[in-house]
Amino acid sequence: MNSSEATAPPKKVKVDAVVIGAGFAGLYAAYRLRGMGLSLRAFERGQDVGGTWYWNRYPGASSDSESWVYAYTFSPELEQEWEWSCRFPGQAEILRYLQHVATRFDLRRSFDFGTRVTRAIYDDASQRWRIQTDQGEEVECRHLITAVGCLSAAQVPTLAGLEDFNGRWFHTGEWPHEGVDFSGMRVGIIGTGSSGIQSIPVIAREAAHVTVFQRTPNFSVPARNAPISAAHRATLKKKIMEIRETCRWSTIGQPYDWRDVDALSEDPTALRRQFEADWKKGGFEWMFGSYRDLMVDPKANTLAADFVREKITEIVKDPDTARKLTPQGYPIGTKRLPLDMGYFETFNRDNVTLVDLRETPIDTIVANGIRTSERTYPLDAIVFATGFDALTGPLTRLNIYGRDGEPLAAKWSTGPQTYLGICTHGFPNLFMITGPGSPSVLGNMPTSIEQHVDWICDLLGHLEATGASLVEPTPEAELVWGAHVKALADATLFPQTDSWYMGANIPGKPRVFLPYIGGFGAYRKVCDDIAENNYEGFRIE
Ligand code: N01
Repeated sequence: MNSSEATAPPKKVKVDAVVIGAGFAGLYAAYRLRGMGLSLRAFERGQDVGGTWYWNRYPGASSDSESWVYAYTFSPELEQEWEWSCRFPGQAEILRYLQHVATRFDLRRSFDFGTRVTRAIYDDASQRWRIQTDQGEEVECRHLITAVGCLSAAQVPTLAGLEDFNGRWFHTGEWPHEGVDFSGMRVGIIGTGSSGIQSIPVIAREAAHVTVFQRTPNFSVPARNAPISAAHRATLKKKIMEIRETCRWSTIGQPYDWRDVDALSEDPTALRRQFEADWKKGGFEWMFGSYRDLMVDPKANTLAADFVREKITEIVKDPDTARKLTPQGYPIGTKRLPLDMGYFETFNRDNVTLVDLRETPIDTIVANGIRTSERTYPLDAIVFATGFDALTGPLTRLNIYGRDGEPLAAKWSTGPQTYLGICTHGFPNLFMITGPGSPSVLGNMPTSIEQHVDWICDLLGHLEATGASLVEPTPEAELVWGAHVKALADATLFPQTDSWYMGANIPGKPRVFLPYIGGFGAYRKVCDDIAENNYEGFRIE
């Protein structure tokens, strides 16, 4: 706290709604809430719009959903006028898109940028939220809408000696805006999730030497990015409504779905042909537009995993490096499957070394590099591609206090409890866009976000129309939802693996499968039915 914050009394403002975050979710929430005629204040810790795409500026950062679905659908004009350059656009292009949306719909005027919400306290007597910011302001509102993203709380592991390192270090999710020039440098990269797998090939092309510190080998499938041809663009523009409608009802919010056939009942030659064809096509479809038993039957999953293992052996020339890179012991897809642009090929370069931390763990960071149990690797820079405190982290770090001063972090100490992943009992009129217990990260994020914002706005419209002021899930509805989310996950292979979906990447985090895995379309139907059934499971008064 600086001295002016300590002395000046907070400015007090009253509005209908407060939105936190100016990424895909916050921008659309602001657009819709303003459209409903509600007064609004919105806060964003970054200096401009963009959210994920504002912070994740690491080399190679790009979307893993096809550009034509990784976009808003609320404005047909916007859809027709915006032109994506390629299949999987990079961070800079997506950020430009969000900046364009903010300008086109004049959304920036609702936001205070460079402003962090430090606390949100519910006052039962007035039925209002009091929001405090690091700029010394206090805002009272009826509705608090969090649009803080699922993967925005960066996680740097606690490693002895980091403070003694003489070089520079970075986390992929908090990348310097001016960029980093790695030319001539010896760079160590810790982590081989999506961020590592996207950045390693790009940094390897620039740096003098890259040492990859891998704890768990990861599966990855090729993205096969390419420019969008004029003919393809014309088809997309014509068919965009159809494509979007398929996304809205599909399992992962994409314009494809599981095939109506099991891998285990497929003829082996046909299966191989199909895997090869999808591998050539690239993208998530390889897994999530494939055989419907892949994520529920271990034997079926092994067929897919073995196919990728073979590819790694084919691509990586040095047999020992290939062995180290080959994932074993967990089902493919149960850690979020990365898409890559030449990841495995990168290990054929002379300037790339792989260190298997299972064989030689990190001992300490030293002034000139990283020391493992075997030797010291001299480094000029370290990149932490070590992930995030996913889904719950961005919310519990907000310091939200519900009825009777209960901290959200305390309520969720054994795992998140929500109804639909949108609301939580004891925190009236708090709405979480893509919160835990909703499909969120298991779907195409813009599709998930638009569904949540639209559903929440419909609920707020219902409150206005009926003269109600308070909405809160019942404890019973929340319990039933939590059990449903767990039962769905338990019927899959996901809980078997240590992943951020399970909270396993954060020391001490409860082991709970965080998103809803029943499918995006099915989830949408549940939400619609609940709304139609007079918001069943909610107390509204
Ligand atoms: O993070 P991760 P991410 N010592 O948690 C390792 C989304 N995303 O930033 O597997 C050594 O997946 C850890 O090892 P292990 C996407 O949803 C999207 O890469 O825990 N290593 C793992 O290898 C993604 O899934 C896009 O054993 C340590 C890595 O760090 C999610 O964000 C692009 C360690 C972390 O992988 C997160 O991806 C990028 C330690 N102490 C990200 N701690 C697009 O859509 C962790 N690791 C394009």
